[in-house]
Order: sequence, then C-alpha cells, then structure tokens
Amino acid sequence: MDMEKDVIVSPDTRRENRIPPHQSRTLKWPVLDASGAPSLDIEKWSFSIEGSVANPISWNWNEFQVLPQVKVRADFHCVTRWSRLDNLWSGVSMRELVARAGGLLPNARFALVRGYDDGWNTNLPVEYILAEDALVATAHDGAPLSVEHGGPARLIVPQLYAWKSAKWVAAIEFRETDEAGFWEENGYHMRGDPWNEERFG
Ligand SMILES: Nc1nc2c(c(=O)[nH]1)N[C@H]1C(S)=C(S)[C@@H](COP(=O)(O)O)O[C@H]1N2
Ligand SMILES: [Mo]
Repeated sequence: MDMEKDVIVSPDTRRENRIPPHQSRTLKWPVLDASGAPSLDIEKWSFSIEGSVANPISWNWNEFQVLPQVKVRADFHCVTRWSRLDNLWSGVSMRELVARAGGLLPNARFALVRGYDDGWNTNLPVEYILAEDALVATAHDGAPLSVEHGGPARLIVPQLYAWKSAKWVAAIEFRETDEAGFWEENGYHMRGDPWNEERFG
C-alpha cells in the first residue's frame, strides 16, 4: 500500500476509516506531557531492556545509532481526541531490540516503560509493544525527533493511544504482572485501544 517499499505501514493506517470513534483529525502536532522535557546529556544517554528477557541489555547513543533502522508510517491518536495521520517514524524496531536482548522469557506478558522525565512511566501488554509497527523512534517526517516531542528517542506504539508512546524513553521492563504507570494510576486504561475507546479503566 505504501509507495515507499521499505516502509512498514501500520495495520490501523490501512483501514478505510482511519479516525477512531470520537476523535478528530488535526494537521498540527500538539505537544503533550506531564511535566515538560527533561534535560538530557547525549553523552550520558542510555536505553535499556530489562526484566523478563534472556539477556538484559543497554545501549549508549553511539551504539544505538548503528542498529538496523526501520521506517514506519502510522497514525497517532491522542486520548484528548486529536488524531495526526501519516507520521513517518524512523528508528529501531522493538522486535529487533528484543531479539538483541535474547528474546522474551515465557512469563513476559506486560511492559513497563520509563521516561527520563522523573517518575513518568506507562504500562501496556506485550503484544502491542512487539507488533511489527512498534519502534524506538529517533526521527519524524525525515527530521531528528525534536526534544519537545520526545527526542532524542521515544517509543512509538501506533495501535494504542499516544500516551503509551513514551517520550524520552529510558528503559523498558518486561514483566509477568501488569503494573499501572503514571496516567494509568490516575484512571487511564491499562491497554488503551483507540478503536474500542479504551480511554479510562
Ligand atoms: N515520558 C513521557 N512520555 C509521554 C508523556 C509524558 O508526560 N512523559 N505524555 C504522553 C501523552 S499523554 C501523549 S498524548 C503523548 C504526546 O506526544 P507528543 O507531545 O509528541 O504529541 O506523549 C506521551 N508520552
Ligand atoms: Mo495524552
């Protein structure tokens, strides 16, 4: 479906009606976060995969740059009711990252994702973070990801509401049990599928 043949097109983006219930399309890209961008020193940046994987692993910025890159075209649906269509993300696919951590252990059922903004995290089921369109993105529409949108690197999980797509991603912990993250503790849904309007738990 995509003209660029090396682009993974998110399954939701291939739907005929691409706007989930009670969402409206925006051509802008609003900035939304709980407490603003953390100050990050690229020399000290690292990203880790922890918990229920065969070999927990962590990359510094230079190591992360040389991992195989993918491009994903996907829509982005915020629970505050805006949807931004046709984002072109580039970065490293979650499947690639988990493979480099030796793969999931059989008890891995949920992910708890931490941002560099102090205390912020979010939880989701493992099948969404391991979908073919999920990635740690370092660029958007051909430009390096801006700090306000989560640069240098953010998680993108196109098939869930945007709050699961952790900006300034620091670590992903795979777990047997589901633990509520920042918004989830405040009543937001443990899964957050926009097509089923899973806004609140
Ligand atoms: N680390 C971190 N990631 C975060 C947030 C946050 O506060 N901290 N907010 C989430 C919310 S509620 C939304 S809607 C999206 C917004 O992404 P954007 O600012 O790039 O549009 O980021 C999500 N990721
Ligand atoms: Mo949000």
